[in-house]
Amino acid sequence: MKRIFSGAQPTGNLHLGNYLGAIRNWVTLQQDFSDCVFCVVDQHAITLWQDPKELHRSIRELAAAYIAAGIDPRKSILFNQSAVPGHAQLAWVFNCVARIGWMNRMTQFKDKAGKNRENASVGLYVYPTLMAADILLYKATHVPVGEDQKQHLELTRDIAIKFNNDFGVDLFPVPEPLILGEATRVMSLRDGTKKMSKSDPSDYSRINLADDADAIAQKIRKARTDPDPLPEVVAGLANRPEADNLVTIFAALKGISKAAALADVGGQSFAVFKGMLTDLLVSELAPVSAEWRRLVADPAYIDSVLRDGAERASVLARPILDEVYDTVGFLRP
Ligand code: AQP
Repeated sequence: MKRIFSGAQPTGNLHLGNYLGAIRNWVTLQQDFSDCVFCVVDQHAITLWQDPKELHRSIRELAAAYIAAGIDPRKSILFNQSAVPGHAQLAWVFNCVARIGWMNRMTQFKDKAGKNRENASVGLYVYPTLMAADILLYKATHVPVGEDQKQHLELTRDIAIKFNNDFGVDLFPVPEPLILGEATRVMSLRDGTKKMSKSDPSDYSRINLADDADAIAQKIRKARTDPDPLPEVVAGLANRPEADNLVTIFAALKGISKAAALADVGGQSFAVFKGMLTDLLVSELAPVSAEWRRLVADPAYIDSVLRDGAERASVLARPILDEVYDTVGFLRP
């Protein structure tokens, strides 16, 4: 049986990278996989400080963004992580399966903890075991993510294999990453060597899903570029990270390869190309952001979706967690 699991953190500023690298792919996969579980990973969010009021709002806003982008909550399961206790319960078991050496290799911890590592939360350090629990609590077989999550997914696979070996069982599948499309790593509009990210202090570094047409046009106009026209072939993008990023976004929006995009726009100046890119972005994102605004104004509906999703997720999770507890030797009186 095939099952998809994926999630995003309700940490505000959902951006074009999250959309092209993850959520838009989920919507496509929803057509091919009958069994999809999409989660608002609020427990991951608090590995870094979150203002409680903002977190509360962001959980609903992210759920609304999933639906606005095309996730159908009647077909797929959509819920927030903290509403299903099995995530934290399985994560504890995995904390005892994963090795400290494995965690020490995680580059996201090093990036997010920065220089002041001693002061980072323990939660940030064990983030990958919670992510493994998110996926394996549902015995998910396929996990669509952006490039940045590849290492965490490899760790999930290691945990599944080690658990099965340690206990001599075949309980967990070894999940496959699905890193799809051209935009697996969308970069900052201000610096083509840095990932587009929610936490970048500059709002001009990213296109937010909530941006209107004027904001999109202004951000693309101000996006950093170089003085040369666009190359005719992909090799010409080498050492031109900003040009590469804008062509990648253009190709992803059109659903074509970078080579095909350059066959179309190669030789153009950035002034012309940026106009074409803005039009594409606005036509793709305007309906999503209009629907998102409508849904955000209806918190009762969002809460009903999340409640229903949490119930359906719990029905899937409970027997799997029981199986894990029995395998480990816990008494379930
Ligand atoms: N720049 C990106 N390009 C492509 N995919 C991306 N993803 C994130 N950034 C990019 C993918 O989006 C999904 C959800 O990500 P997340 O919410 O779990 O958090 P993140 O990866 O930590 O996102 P940010 O924006 O980078 O947040 P901060 O600034 O807090 O670190 C994942 O599938 C991810 O791969």
